[in-house]
Parts: sequence; structure tokens; C-alpha cells
Amino acid sequence: NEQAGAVVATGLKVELRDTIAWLRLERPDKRNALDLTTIRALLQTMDDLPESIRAIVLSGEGAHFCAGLDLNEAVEMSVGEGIAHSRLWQRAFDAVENAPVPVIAVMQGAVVGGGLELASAAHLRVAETSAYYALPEGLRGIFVGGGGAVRIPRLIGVARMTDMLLTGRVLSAKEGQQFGLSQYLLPPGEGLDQAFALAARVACNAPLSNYAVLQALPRIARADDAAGYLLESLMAAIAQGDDEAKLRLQDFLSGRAKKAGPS
Ligand code: 1HE
Repeated sequence: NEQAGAVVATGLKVELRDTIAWLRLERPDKRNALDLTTIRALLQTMDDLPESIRAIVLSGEGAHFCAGLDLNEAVEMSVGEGIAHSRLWQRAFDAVENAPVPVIAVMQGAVVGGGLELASAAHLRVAETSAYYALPEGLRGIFVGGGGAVRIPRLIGVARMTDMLLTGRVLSAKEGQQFGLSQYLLPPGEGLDQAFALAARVACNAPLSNYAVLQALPRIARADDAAGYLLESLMAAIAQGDDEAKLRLQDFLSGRAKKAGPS
């Protein structure tokens, strides 16, 4: 895991470690609240990722993953600016969800408001037991604006999101895990190692398989059944037809590949 490069953009630190890019929110004194500079840095970073990157780890420096929108900026915004602001956030978080490689978020402490919207755009979410989730938008007189109204119901359902927005209810890490906000739950301090282990693992998959999982699966899940089945067949045939798949299938048939059972 030798560090190959490090770039510090304001609010976001980017390190390239072999085939893994590590993106870290870097405003711990502000609980990694997302200001425009950080959102722009995230969008730019996702656009500029080197082709050698096979997985991304997204984390927040300090005791909290992210306190959401930098409320100092929201105070000043007109209605028109608010729309433009939200559209920019949506582009940045779309760039995360539509990344060509898996994005693994590590969540500790506050994962609130736009912080939860950002984490929801990742493909795998690792929580530490210190994590807690809230959507204080309702309390602050605002609304989610970073794609959360689309993504969060897909994870936990409209009813739970409605409850969080209307009441400001805070979910514990355990509740978050039960509801589907995290796929992994670990003791404090172990999230990052777990995320890098997962990143190393998924980075070894055939790139076309990962592409199918990231790009085709969510669209199939949203399509009507007939379109879904067709997309699935096309994607299956494309992945299977790739040389990488032929090699991996041969490896299994000749007893060289890892089995699918418990390790
Ligand atoms: C902030 C922000 C922020 C902290 N914008 N400055 N988000 C929220 O409504 C969450 C607001 N934050 C909190 O409720 C708390 O800060 C936390 C529960 C996340 C953490 O509490 P704590 O006790 O660890 O920290 P703190 O003392 O409250 O905050 C430390 C500093 O960070 C303090 O600044 P300081 O200069 O007085 O040291 C806070 O003001 C600052 N800080 N959070 C600005 N969010 C596109 S739509 C998205 C909509 C949303 O995301 S709405 C949800 C916004």
C-alpha cells in the first residue's frame, strides 16, 4: 500500500495508493461540513481520477464523517442560488455514484444531512459503532438537496426518511445497520482498515464485472421487469465474453480459483 501521490485540495485530501484512491474530507474543526470549495473539489477529483484506479475509499478526518451542508453558506443564499447550489451538489454526488469503480465510505460520528446524502452515493458503507444518522433539514427549515430524496428512500424506505426529516430522529449505528444505511459495522477505529481491505478485494475483480454491478445493476433494479431481464442478459453476455472472464472461468475449472464458500 505504498502511497503513490498526494494532492490536497481545500476541504478534500486525495491520496493515490497503488490502485486505490483515498478521498478524505479535511475540515475536522467544522465537523467536515461541506462548503462549496469542498463540493467542487470532490467533483473535480472524480472527473480527474487516473485510469489506474480500481477502487475509492471515502472518509472524513476526525471524530465525525460529515455534518452536512456548511450552514454559513445556506444563510446567504437566494432561491435561485439555492437551486444552482443543489444542482451542483447533485452533480458531485452523481459523480460518486456513477464512478467507474466502487466507492467505499467509512462513517463515524455524525453522518448527518448532506453527509448522509454523500454516504448514500457510495456503493459500500462501513460504519463504526460511533456513527449516528440524522436529517436535521426539517428542523433547520430546509430540505435535502444532494440527491438524498432519491437515494436515501432506496436504502431505508420513504417512511423512515419521512420520520427522520419530520422529527429530526437520530438513528444509532446499530439502527443504521438494521435499516440498511451500512453494510458493515465495526468497533471504533477499525472502519478505515476494513474499507481498505474491501477496496483491495474489489480492486481485484474483473473491471467489467465491477462495471456491470455499478452501472447495470442499479438501472436494472429501477427498470420494469421485461427491460430489466433484457439488460441483465446483455450485460451478462458482455461480461462473459470478455477475455478476463474466460481466464477466471478457466482458473476455477482447473482448480486454481478461490471457492465461493466461507473463508
Ligand atoms: C458547522 C456545521 C455545519 C458543525 N455548518 N458549521 N447540518 C446540521 O444541521 C448539523 C449541524 N451540526 C451539528 O449538529 C453538530 O455540529 C454535530 C452534531 C455535527 C457535531 O457536534 P459537536 O458538538 O461535535 O461539534 P460543534 O461544537 O457543534 O461544532 C464544531 C464546529 O463546527 C462549530 O464551529 P466553531 O467555529 O464554533 O468551532 C460549528 O459551528 C461547526 N459546524 N456543523 C457549519 N453543518 C444541499 S442540502 C444539504 C442539507 C443539509 O446538509 S442540512 C444539515 C446541516
